[in-house]
Amino acid sequence: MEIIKTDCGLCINSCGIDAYVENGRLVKVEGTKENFLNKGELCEKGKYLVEMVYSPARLKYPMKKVNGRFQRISWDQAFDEIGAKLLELREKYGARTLATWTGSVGVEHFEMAAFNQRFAKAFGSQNFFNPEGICFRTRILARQITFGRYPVEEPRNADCIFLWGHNPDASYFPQANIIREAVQRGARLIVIDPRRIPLAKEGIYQPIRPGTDAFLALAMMNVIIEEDLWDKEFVEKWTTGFDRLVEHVKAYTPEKAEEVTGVPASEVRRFARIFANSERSCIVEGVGHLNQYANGLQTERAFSVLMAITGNIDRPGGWVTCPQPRFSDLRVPVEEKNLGYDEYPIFHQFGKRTPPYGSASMMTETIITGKPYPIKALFSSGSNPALTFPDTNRFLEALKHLELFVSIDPQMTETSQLADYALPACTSLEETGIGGFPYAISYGVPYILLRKKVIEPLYESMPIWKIWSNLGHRCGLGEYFPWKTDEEVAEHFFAPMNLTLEQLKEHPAGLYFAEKEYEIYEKVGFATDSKKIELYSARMEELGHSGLPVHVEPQQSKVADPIFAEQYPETLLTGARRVEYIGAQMRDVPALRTIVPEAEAEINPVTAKKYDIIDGEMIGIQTPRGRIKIKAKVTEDIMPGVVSVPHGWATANCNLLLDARVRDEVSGYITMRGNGCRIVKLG
Ligand SMILES: Nc1nc2c(c(=O)[nH]1)N[C@H]1C(S)=C(S)[C@@H](COP(=O)(O)OP(=O)(O)OC[C@H]3O[C@@H](n4cnc5c(=O)[nH]c(N)nc54)[C@H](O)[C@@H]3O)O[C@H]1N2
Ligand SMILES: Nc1nc2c(c(=O)[nH]1)N[C@H]1C(S)=C(S)[C@@H](COP(=O)(O)OP(=O)(O)OC[C@H]3O[C@@H](n4cnc5c(=O)[nH]c(N)nc54)[C@H](O)[C@@H]3O)O[C@H]1N2
Ligand code: SF4
Ligand SMILES: [Mo]
Repeated sequence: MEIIKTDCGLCINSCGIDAYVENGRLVKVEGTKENFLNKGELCEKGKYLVEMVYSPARLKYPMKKVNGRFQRISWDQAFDEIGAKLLELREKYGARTLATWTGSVGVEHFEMAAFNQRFAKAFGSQNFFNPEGICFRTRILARQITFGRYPVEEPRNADCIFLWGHNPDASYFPQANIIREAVQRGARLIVIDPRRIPLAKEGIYQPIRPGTDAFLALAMMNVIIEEDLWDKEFVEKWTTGFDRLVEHVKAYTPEKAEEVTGVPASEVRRFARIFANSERSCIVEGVGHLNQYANGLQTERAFSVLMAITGNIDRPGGWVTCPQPRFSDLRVPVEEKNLGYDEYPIFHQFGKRTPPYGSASMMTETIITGKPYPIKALFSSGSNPALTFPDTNRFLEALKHLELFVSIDPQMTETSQLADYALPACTSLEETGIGGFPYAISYGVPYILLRKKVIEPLYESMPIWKIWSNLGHRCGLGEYFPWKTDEEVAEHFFAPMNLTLEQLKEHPAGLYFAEKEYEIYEKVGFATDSKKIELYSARMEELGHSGLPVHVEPQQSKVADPIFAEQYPETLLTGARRVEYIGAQMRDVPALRTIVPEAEAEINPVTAKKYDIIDGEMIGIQTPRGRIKIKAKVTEDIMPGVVSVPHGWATANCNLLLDARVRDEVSGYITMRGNGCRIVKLG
């Protein structure tokens, strides 16, 4: 039996795994004990990688839809036909007619995102879309606006942790371990969440009205300034805009905060004092969760400013700067504006360089309207947008306008079923590549490893880079795709880090590639225009939005739209994670299905009583966009008036309820939470 150390590519945590291989077959997976992050542990779904790899739902061969039914074809036929179709479409509509989309696996899987972009851009199209346009880029951007770089939370060294809109027991278990260890050391923990999550037991739990977190943060700043608790030396030396902030937060009183957020004024004061008086305070927030609200970007700005005025930047236990891995950039420059450039200037124009991805909300919109130009070819890889893209109806409508839709995935997903061609990608255990690159960005630890091929690609599945390379050769773009093997590709990516594959192989469980330093501003300042932390951002104001963080109501709340809220009085949250599943994946693993057999909508007993509903009953959830049928889970662990529905279930697809036109006006993100809904008693 051979044991190969690599990483679990199922989610962004990239936990180290020991893969046991016998006669070319993966037989068992354990957590790598020496990996700094998971230390031998795996989450519930990571334990079932063998089942994932050998799932009966694997797509074995390239498939083509003929008269509504899939037929097996050869790879050669697939590449020839898709290549020819792309050239025909480019001739007819121009290069911009091509768009590529990668999902969350394109975040975990560096090569996937890189090759999707390389192909699109070599073809002449700027149109690359990924979860940066719906998920986590806002939190990074808001910190870049404030600090000129992206400092990462470091709860392992904190003595006060505000766990704010994040349930790491479900989504990031290594972070949950770090927080529990900090609490055991004596750190204070405050959990702010409309749902009473498991970590709420370990500290003070404070429910909050969904989408009002920026207000709470601003009211805490009000108290901190009023009571003179801010870090004077740090603020004076390293920030700009404090005077404006002082004036600005006067309106955000604890009493007003109580009205808006539901957090009692006395608690707002207490939280402000705890936060400011602790030596090392750290906001640990969700990855994307609070960004997917009407006020996503400004909420992030409020957190950044709160961390800054209390001097918790670049100091141990606060938000700290970590060296990031540097990989070869495969992008080919295209002189073209991103879709969303004019509509969401902060998202696209703030930085010195235009980001390489467009606004995801504009992708479906452009396909449907044909404006500003027709997009007729769409490739989806490492994603299942038919279930996961917010506003399924709009996504399905977009598909009708395409002349070519290709899905690249190891499985025959709900999305692949809708494609003209479904192409079998191999899983991350079947190819060599970059492993653990999100460690630095998610955990602030400069650690990396080589992802190793554990078994040969199953059936006719192929690594994603090879699929794009083959298509590139068919489209006359061969010069952009010179690589012949996984290892050549990996070597190319690692080159700027001066790491060879041999060196990486000598450290199979991973290695530290740099050293983290604190207080680096003492050496290099901050990378903003003013070289200081921008509490007030003049550039944001120039680009049309408030330069100081503000509160914006969710568009469909009782406050923002009382008429709408009369018909849809409950607040809908979608996509709270469960550890057993990731996105729409792993529903085909029987052991996990035994633990969580179906989707459940969490509602409080008060809400249940209002609609005469009992625990376990099937209910309808209705919005103007659609209705789903789902089992009710009546629980005290959620606020009254809030309905929480998971995402990724074909049987109860919450994205049928969302409206892609309801967005954060600053970032362009489609709102996935804080929308209005009503419960329907069935039968
Ligand atoms: N097991 C598993 N892990 C995953 C994923 C998965 O699908 N499954 N998905 C991955 C992906 S793509 C992402 S982006 C991340 C997401 O990770 P996160 O964004 O951190 O999501 P959660 O861990 O579900 O925690 C979000 C918490 O925010 C709370 N919340 C909702 N609305 C509000 C609000 O208005 N205010 C406050 N204060 N809290 C609120 C929810 O109740 C929930 O408990 O997880 C990644 N990890
Ligand atoms: N309503 C609502 N909708 C949401 C969310 C929400 O909270 N609420 N969350 C949103 C967020 S934050 C995100 S990031 C998205 C995630 O949305 P998706 O990325 O679409 O989520 P998954 O269902 O995990 O899809 C990943 C796909 O990649 C495939 N895959 C796995 N490994 C590989 C590989 O090695 N190669 C290739 N080519 N494919 C592979 C899997 O089979 C799976 O089909 O969902 C978004 N949708
Ligand atoms: S948290 Fe679970 S799914 Fe994610 S990398 Fe770790 S073991 Fe894999
Ligand atoms: Mo995400």
